[in-house]
Amino acid sequence: MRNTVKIAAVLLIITACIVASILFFQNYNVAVLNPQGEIADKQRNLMIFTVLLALVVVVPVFTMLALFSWKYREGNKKAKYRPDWAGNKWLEMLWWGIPCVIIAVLSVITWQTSHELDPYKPIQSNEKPVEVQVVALQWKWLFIYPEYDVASVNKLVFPEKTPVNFTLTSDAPMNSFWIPSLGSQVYAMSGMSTKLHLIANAKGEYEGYSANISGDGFADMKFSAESISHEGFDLWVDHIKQTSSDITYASYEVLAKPNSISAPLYYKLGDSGLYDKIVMKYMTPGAGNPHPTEDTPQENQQHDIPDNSEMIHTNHMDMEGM
Ligand SMILES: [Cu+2]
Repeated sequence: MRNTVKIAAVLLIITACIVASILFFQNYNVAVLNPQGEIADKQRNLMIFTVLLALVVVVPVFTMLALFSWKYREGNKKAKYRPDWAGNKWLEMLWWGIPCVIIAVLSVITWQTSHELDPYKPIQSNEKPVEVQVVALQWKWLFIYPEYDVASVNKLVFPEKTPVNFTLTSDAPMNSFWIPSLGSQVYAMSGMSTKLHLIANAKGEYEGYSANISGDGFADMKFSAESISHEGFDLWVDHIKQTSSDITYASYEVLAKPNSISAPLYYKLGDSGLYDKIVMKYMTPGAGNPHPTEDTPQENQQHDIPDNSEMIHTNHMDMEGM
């Protein structure tokens, strides 16, 4: 009778833990579990699938751990003591077979999703994508809209249900650009361009972060990413054009000085080559390449920025852990 009470207590505690975690995830918006875009959706499903697959092993192992410790405890005189028991063909096949099947399934899934969710892969859509050039600064994010001739700091606005093609660089220590609600994070590094393709399925405002520690102001290096209607986006662009001052390379250099800002800033783009200049700043002849590679020293001298910086980037793929 006393044992029944003990077992009931253990089951009660386990149930309470499960209920508590369900309540936690319901009440607190964990952005990666509450995706707002096609990419984030697929990544959430992938995460849940791999966790469930791992549970196929984890649940039986920990259940057996508890059961065996209970059954073969010192006080249980009914359990058989079998010191000569060495193996069982069927059991061996079972506990080697299942992990093999799991690894096989995981490798197929990994191959497929690595290609399907490649941040460099453009998103299929009938809508024309919006191009955004992202510059990570100390400690703020500059967003340049080359097609619309506007720029903003710490505020990213784009139309809903429309692919957003990001090209990213940094004029600061390495940063990582991340909007958890929309998926994939990608590194921003000085002297090179990386790429990311995201889409929001509906209107909404999402938090964006730097996911890579980059110094004093890192904690405040957040931005707001907002997907709005197409009409709203056009109005937003017009409003900036009518009310903001130009950003040129000279005013950019003032903006780029290390500090944190409390409210977003908006600019008219006064220099259509601003992004390229920021990338090239680290590649001027004689200044040296911050990311030296074996086969690029000559190309660094040329002004063929997009192709060149992408090629340099490919050589860093392993390092960046993408
Ligand atoms: Cu790099």
